[in-house]
Amino acid sequence: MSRGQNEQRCGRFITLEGGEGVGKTTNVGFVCDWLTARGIEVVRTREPGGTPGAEAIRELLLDPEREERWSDDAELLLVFAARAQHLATCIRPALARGAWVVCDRFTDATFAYQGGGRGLDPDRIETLETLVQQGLQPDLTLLLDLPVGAAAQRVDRRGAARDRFERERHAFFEAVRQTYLARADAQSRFAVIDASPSLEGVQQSLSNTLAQRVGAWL
Ligand code: T5A
Repeated sequence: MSRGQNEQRCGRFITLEGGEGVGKTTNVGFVCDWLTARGIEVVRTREPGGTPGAEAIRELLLDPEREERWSDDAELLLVFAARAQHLATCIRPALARGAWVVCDRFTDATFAYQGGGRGLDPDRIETLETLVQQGLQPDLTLLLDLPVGAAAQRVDRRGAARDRFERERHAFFEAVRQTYLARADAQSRFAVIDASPSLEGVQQSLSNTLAQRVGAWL
């Protein structure tokens, strides 16, 4: 398990990751229900966001109508400012009292979007990760993987207005996907879930993975 230095916690930290439209938001509830059915207290949250202050930063980050474009460094710092607040007032207190936290995106998204997508040096992202997380890492990261074209079709079919990131180009999302896959290859906390089947099929895979990975902790 990945605990921060001197960290007192007994809850587990599970994150869902993947590109736009792969089904994270749809499936985060499924994961929470799976855990709740086993008697676990679950806190469902998301990034950027999860607290009033961090949600305000989310608005700043995602608003497609902003006239002033964020510089890549400003975007990176906003993401970590939101994360610092989220960790301090939501995630760490929940884990400390023994609740499990299920989070729709976390720092892997920063490596994928600001690192892979925007091209920022991953060493700089790691510096902020160390500063803000002080060693805290998810225990399990469920990476929903779907080819970029198929994910874009799902976003189009959903029909909602596109946010600032969703307006990026194919090459950006391809870099995001490849960065996620490379991280999953390198770190055992990841489980890669093929997100291309029907929702029922994806949830069957999630269920199998949870039984295997979480079952070992219960
Ligand atoms: N960001 C975030 C950064 O740049 N850096 C960071 O550090 C962090 C934390 C957040 C944005 O911020 C960026 C990344 C993001 O661009 P978001 O809203 O949290 O934005 O993330 P999005 O990926 O934009 O969320 P989406 O809602 O677009 O995608 P989801 O959650 O992956 O997909 P979901 O569940 O909404 O599903 C999309 C559609 O597909 C259908 C659903 O019903 C829905 O209509 N669907 C399926 N259809 C067929 N078969 C299946 N198996 C399906 N599963 C879902």
